[in-house]
Amino acid sequence: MKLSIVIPCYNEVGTIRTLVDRVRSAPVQNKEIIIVDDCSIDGTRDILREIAPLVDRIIYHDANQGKGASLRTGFAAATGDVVIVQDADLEYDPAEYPRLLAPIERGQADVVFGSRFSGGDAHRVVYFWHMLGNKALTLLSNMFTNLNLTDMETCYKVFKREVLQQITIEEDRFGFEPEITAKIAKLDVVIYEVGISYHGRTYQEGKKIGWSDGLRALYSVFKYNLFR
Ligand SMILES: Nc1nc2c(ncn2[C@@H]2O[C@H](COP(=O)(O)OP(=O)(O)O)[C@@H](O)[C@H]2O)c(=O)[nH]1
Ligand SMILES: [Mg+2]
Repeated sequence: MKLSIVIPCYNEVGTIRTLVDRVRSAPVQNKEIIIVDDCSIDGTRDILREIAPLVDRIIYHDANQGKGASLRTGFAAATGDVVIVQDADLEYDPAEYPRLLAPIERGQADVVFGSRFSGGDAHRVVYFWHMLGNKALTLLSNMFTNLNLTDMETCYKVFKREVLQQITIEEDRFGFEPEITAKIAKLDVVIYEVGISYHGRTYQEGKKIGWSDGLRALYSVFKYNLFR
């Protein structure tokens, strides 16, 4: 089974090199690493040119478009049997790929979400209001989809590629997470959730997501569950 790792990357000069090292040493035999640079302007592109030989593909956006748009580009380039989303910061740990892949390898699941809110792994203590926002968005999404997810906004989403091929991503930015969750829920697929660790970063450390992204996600929950 070949795993495609799709890394959306925007202004991650401080983390992209270490992240790529960690992804490369993730204990998965057959893997393909695809980075989509979303028009970074902080020096990330210089590092990407240096580390290009260490990955399979780097795709450069000519203009900043957002995480959803970056994933649209990356998914289209993926050739693996299974595709995982990997943020370019260090909040999520590639050492946990085997655990995320296990339900698919066992033939049980078509889609796996990594949850920061279930399981006993280490979680850095960071923002209460973010956690509450994430839980509220997950709750609302679940009410529409009738899925019992605990972490809809998680970065770690794993898909059989044949499942992704049935979905068109419309959201360019952080509305992506509710959109794909709503669209997955409408397919005839089996979804599993696996507890993961979480090393949240602070705004001083480069976290970028803000209130407007939360509002867009809220809008997205309604849009893709009610009007599609
Ligand atoms: N904020 C932001 N992130 C982007 C964009 N395009 C791609 N990304 C990547 O999407 C991922 C998630 O963004 P991030 O800022 O880490 O979100 P946060 O950790 O939840 O604040 C990271 O790997 C970013 O580099 C963009 O336009 N804005
Ligand atoms: Mg992040």
